[in-house]
Formats: sequence, C-alpha cells, structure tokens
Amino acid sequence: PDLVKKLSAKRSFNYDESKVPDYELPDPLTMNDGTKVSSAGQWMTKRRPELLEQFRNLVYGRRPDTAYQVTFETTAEIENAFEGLATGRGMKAIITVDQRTYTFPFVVFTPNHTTGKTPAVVAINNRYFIPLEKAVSESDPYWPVKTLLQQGYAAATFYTSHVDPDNKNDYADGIRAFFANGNPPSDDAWRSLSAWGWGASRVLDYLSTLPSIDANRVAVVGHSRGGKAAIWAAAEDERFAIAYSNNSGCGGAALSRRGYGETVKQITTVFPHWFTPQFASYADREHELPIDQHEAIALVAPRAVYVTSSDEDLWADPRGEYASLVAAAPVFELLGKTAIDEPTMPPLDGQRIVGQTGYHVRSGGHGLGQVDWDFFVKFMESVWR
Ligand code: GTR
Repeated sequence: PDLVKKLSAKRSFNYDESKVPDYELPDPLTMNDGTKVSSAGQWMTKRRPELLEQFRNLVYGRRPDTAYQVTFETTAEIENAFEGLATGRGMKAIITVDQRTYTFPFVVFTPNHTTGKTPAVVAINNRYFIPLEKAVSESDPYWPVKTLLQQGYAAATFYTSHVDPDNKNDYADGIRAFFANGNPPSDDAWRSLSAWGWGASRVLDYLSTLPSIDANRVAVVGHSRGGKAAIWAAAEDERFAIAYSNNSGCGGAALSRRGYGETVKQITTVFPHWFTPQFASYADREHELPIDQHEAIALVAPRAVYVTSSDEDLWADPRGEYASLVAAAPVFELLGKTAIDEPTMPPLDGQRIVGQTGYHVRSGGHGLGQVDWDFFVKFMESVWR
C-alpha cells in the first residue's frame, strides 16, 4: 500500500485497482466479420492470419517483404569455455540487400558434452551487448549462460540496439532504415520491437545451421521491452517453440484496456519508435482497440508461452499480465492444448504451469534474475519433457 501511494503520487498514473475501468476483451475466437471460430484449422488458416495483420497494422508494424540474404561469420571462438563445458562463439550476422549490407553481432554458446541435439535459448538483450570474453568472465543474472549450459541448453544473445537503436532519434542507423533504403518508416512499417524480434529470428537462422542444436526446441526470451519483443518474435516466427516474456507490461503481456500503470499514451509518447502511430492513436481510448494483448499471446499458440510479473513492478501491471495470459487460454484449448485458465493469480513466489502456458509472480521489483530463470527452466522441461 505504501508503494502504491508513493508511485501514484510520483506519477499521475493509476495504481488503484478499484479505478481500473470495466472492460470487455475482444474475443480471439470471433472473426472480424463476427463468425465464431470453431476449429483448429479455422484458427490457423483464417483467424490467426487476420489477427496477425491487425497487430501489424495497429501495434508493431509490418516487416518488409524485400528479399534479403543472411550469412554468418565467426569473429571469435573459445573452445573450452567454463572449464570445457561449452564452445563460445562471437558471431556476426550479415544481411545483404542488393549490394548493401547491414551487420550485427551476437554470441552463442553450445554445450560440448551432450548426447543428442540440444535445445536453445535466444535472449533479446535490451541492456547492453555482452561480448564473448565478457560472457565467460563475468556472470550476468539477466543471462546466466553457465547455468543454462549446465542444465543442457545452448544459449545465444544479441543487443537490441545493434539491430535497431533503442532511441527515437537513431532510426537512420538501424535495420529498419536499411531495409527502407534510408526512407522514413511508413505508418504501418515495422517499429523497433518488431525489428528486435526479427533479430532473434536471424540468430535462430544461425542456430538452425548447427547440427548440435534441436531447432524445434528454441525459446525466445526477453525482459521488459525485450519481453514485449519476445512475444511478437514468436507471433511472427512460428519456428520459436516457446516465448518467455519477463515483466513485459504495456505492449507486452499486459492488457492495454486496464489502464493500470503504464498506458498506451505514456508508452507511445516516451518510446514512439517502439509502436506504430496507429497504436499511439488509441491513447485514452484503449477500449476501442479491436485487439488486446491476450491476442498477441494467443498468436503464439499452440506453441508455449511463459509470462512473469514482479509484485513491486506495478508499472508493468502484474494483474493485467496474468489476466492476459488467462484470456488467451481458449485459443490453446481450441488447438487441443491445455493452458492456465484459473482466474486467480498463483501465490507470490509460486509457479503455475498448465500445459502450454506458465506463470510466476516473484516478490521484488522490475528485473530478471536467477529465480526467474530457474522457474523458466522448469517450464521448458515441462513443455519439452
Ligand atoms: C520502461 C518502459 C517499460 C519497460 C521498461 C524496460 O521505461 O516504460 O515499458 O519497457 O522501460 O524496458 O525496462
């Protein structure tokens, strides 16, 4: 309660549950023309593409359809990282359109001693770039590569700003401007969150070339703005088997209609490069959005989704993150899967896994730590068991 008071005083945003407006969520299983979706086939061939288009038009933007080539170059290698546990590689993705190239670095660790193919985790890092040497010499709670390797997972990461600068003024330096040949983005063109997800897909392209990796078991992971990008990455790229969205809040897992904590108005004002101008136009009229974020989660179905909240991270609206995951359940169920459909949140620091979806709310603030990773590894084990 003190925290709520403090936050509410600091910013003129709603942190009072009793002030959350009554809202009705759009039904993911009703087509735009009002027809009910009644079969898995109908979802996959009609409703899912329709929703995907709506999210492109209204929220994250449309990726370019320009043909490109992607190649990879190894820039550094450590064969016996972590006392021989893994091979680490500094990599460069080279994107070519006509004669022009765009490059971004990423880092990959593959376990040295495993039998069979290894599942992998691609982390969208929105904090900083972790070069190969640093990944080996310094442990990072946001990307606990050694622990992941010990548990039998390959791990890869890249820095968001290397794909598309996380700064509204630096469009010209990113992959979006590269594809647009320097022209400004059209209203429906992809924005940064989509570009970061696209970057994760290029890392997956590379992982798919490695015989030691099981390309059918690759998770995309992100925290906060990276967690928003992770959901969309998996919506756009069906090769991702799991999306892990940590403390992703507004424009990520959280329902826009609740208007709790960060709002459409706030986020599109401070981070105009993340979303299309159409999304910004729904500021203060979220109830008119034809979609809401539960449907972004549903776009990942029947693949798996894991969502987290932190009890002090009210800016990200923990209840809205959980409610959104639950509201996606009917789609998983239509597709013959199970998913969390219990409306009451699990106890603090407890985990809930039902089939293809999982959730925990951790005590503490906005962040990603070993506790979250431990829960997430349990989820991966449960999904891939
Ligand atoms: C905040 C932003 C959130 C979240 C966060 C983060 O400033 O309002 O939507 O993305 O940054 O990425 O840590």
